[in-house]
Amino acid sequence: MKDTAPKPQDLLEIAVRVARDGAATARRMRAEGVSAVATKSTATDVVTAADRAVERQVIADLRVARPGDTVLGEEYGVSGDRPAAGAAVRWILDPIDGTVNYLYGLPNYAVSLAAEVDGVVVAGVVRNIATGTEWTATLGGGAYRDGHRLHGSAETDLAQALVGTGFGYDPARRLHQARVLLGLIARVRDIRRAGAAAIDLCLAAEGAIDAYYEKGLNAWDQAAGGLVATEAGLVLGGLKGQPAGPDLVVAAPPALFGPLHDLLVELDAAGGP
Ligand code: LIP
Repeated sequence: MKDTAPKPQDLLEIAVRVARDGAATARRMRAEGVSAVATKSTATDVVTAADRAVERQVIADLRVARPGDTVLGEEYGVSGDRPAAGAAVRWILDPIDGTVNYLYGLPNYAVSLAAEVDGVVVAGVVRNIATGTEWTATLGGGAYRDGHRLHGSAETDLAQALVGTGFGYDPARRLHQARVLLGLIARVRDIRRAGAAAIDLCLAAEGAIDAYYEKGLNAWDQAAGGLVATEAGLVLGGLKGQPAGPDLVVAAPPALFGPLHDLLVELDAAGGP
């Protein structure tokens, strides 16, 4: 990282302040009544007015805090001019991860915001909008939940593992994911489907679930939660040496990552539509 690079802790403080304000806006708008304003990739992939309002607010706040930075957001894509000279900071934002939960009032949706410097995520916050729970991490600085340091699960036996996962919006992909689940469900303790990847990664980081995997995630779903997971000591990756990405994200403690990886390869979890 260039010596002019901002300190991860300084970027985290900006991320936390901006994410808290965004969460407050999402909460207020939910109390005023929430409805889907449009659909995206499929008829069940909804976006609400709050998703858009929170993203616009976070972009505006980041522009004040760090004028030269770029923002990659779920709803508006890339905003901000080419980074000025010196360290290129890109913010990666999911204004409301778990939008379907937000629509239904299931208290599992979050503002997820990460700061990436020269292509490396160095700070991240995931704030549950409904409960106020906040997970944070800085590169090399550890992961925390509401200020308590996280260390992931101590489970070493896949057959005893509580595994989190999720399903996409495309029916053909859901069918493939269901087939993978069919092959996996008798080989683990049980499955949990929380409905928000950023929160799932943080639950794995704190050991509330033992491991997590999902196909079809975008950078904004996994950037901040992924850093929380790795700073809690988890292995984060795809299959066959691939990095965590749209094909598959797997997060698990070192003892579980190998066995879960091999089972997901066997079940072609990164394949399908
Ligand atoms: C959601 C992810 C979740 C996945 C959903 C959806 P969104 O993101 O967080 O893990 O299962 O299909 O992609 O659409 O709420 O930002």
